[in-house]
Amino acid sequence: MFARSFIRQTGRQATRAFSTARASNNSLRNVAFGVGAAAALGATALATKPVHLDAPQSTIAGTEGTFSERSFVMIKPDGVSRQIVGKIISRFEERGYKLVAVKTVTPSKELAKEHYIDLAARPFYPGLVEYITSGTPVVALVWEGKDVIRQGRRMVGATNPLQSDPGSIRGTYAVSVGRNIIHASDSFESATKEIGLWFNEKELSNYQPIAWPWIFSDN
Ligand code: IDP
Ligand code: MG
Repeated sequence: MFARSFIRQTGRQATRAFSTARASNNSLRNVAFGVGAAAALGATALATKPVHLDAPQSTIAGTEGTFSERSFVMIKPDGVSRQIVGKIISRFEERGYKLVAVKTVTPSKELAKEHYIDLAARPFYPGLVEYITSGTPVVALVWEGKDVIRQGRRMVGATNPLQSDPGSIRGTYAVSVGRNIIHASDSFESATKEIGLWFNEKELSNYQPIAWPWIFSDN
């Protein structure tokens, strides 16, 4: 029974639009405020479509707060060089998250700078860009599943390994804040930006892991 209701939900999710749906949310907002209502939806749609001002966001990072939510995770050059890629991937797989995309990338300066642009004013920014563009590749990953952004951050652990829980990835494998082996999106907005920066939509796969009805069902 739970499997059926889960599959019904995933069916709905599979039809979601991948390009940022903020535009459609905005058009719903316009409808709510009577701005171009008829033009935006048409009379029939207006009569049948409920308007949710706080509707969850849907972007290339899936739908926030649902099992279609996606996070961008990157194993940094030190993680690759230390040959712990498999161990890190296993943690996400074992937790139940779905691997949507994976590739090695040797990032350009431009890509690394853009990825960390919010930190451009910080004193460690030039060193951070050097580290990410050292010539050793990174492994770029997209994971999908319920609360994967928040859970991914918990699994990765605090930025400074001194504060990372010992069971977290950084708490297990890292000791230096400047070589903390892994990145994970810190919000739905970041995931949207980062997935779009590192991948194009054709690289993101759409399938259902066989165990998902068990992993994500509830009572
Ligand atoms: P996060 O990776 O946990 O999201 P951010 O504050 O976004 O942490 O910083 C991005 C990355 O910049 C960190 O993962 C780390 O590699 C590097 N970094 C952050 N703070 C420092 C620092 O104080 N010294 C050196 N590198 C740092
Ligand atoms: Mg960050």
